[in-house]
Amino acid sequence: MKTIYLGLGSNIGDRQANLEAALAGLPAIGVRVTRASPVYETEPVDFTDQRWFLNLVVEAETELFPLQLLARLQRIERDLGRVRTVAKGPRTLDIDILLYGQAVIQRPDLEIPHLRMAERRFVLAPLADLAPDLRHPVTRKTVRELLEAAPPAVVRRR
Ligand code: GSY
Repeated sequence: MKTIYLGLGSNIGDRQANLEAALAGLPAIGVRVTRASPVYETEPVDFTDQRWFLNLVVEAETELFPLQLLARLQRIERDLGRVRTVAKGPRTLDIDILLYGQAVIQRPDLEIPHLRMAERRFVLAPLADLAPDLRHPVTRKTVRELLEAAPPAVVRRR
């Protein structure tokens, strides 16, 4: 059994309902949510000319291997009608694997820890609500330290 952290985001349609539908779909794919962060409304990063996101992070347990987990999360994204016309642009639902225990995986189709988690306030703020003392498996910095050093971006609890 592995403890994992997933980042969820939505900025199309009923954002809150999209997140709730995603959370409701996790048990059926073999992901048992143990804790969920508050929901944050967050300024878009990378591609800024789009609606603000709702983001949250969940802590969960799973017996799935990382690639199995990825495939099943992508199925939830597809089932929720994910539309993505612009790279880094709007999406109905995004589920990122942030951490999978202390594993470090570097493949073209999957990078764990998530490549950009250490610089994204929309990930680090909700993750810090759950696990401020958790260490990034590569840099060994805590989530709290990463959040303090992250570039500015507006994230506010709803
Ligand atoms: O990788 C997640 C998708 N995404 C987001 C997001 O979820 N929230 C915010 N605030 N900005 C984002 N830019 C991208 S890409």
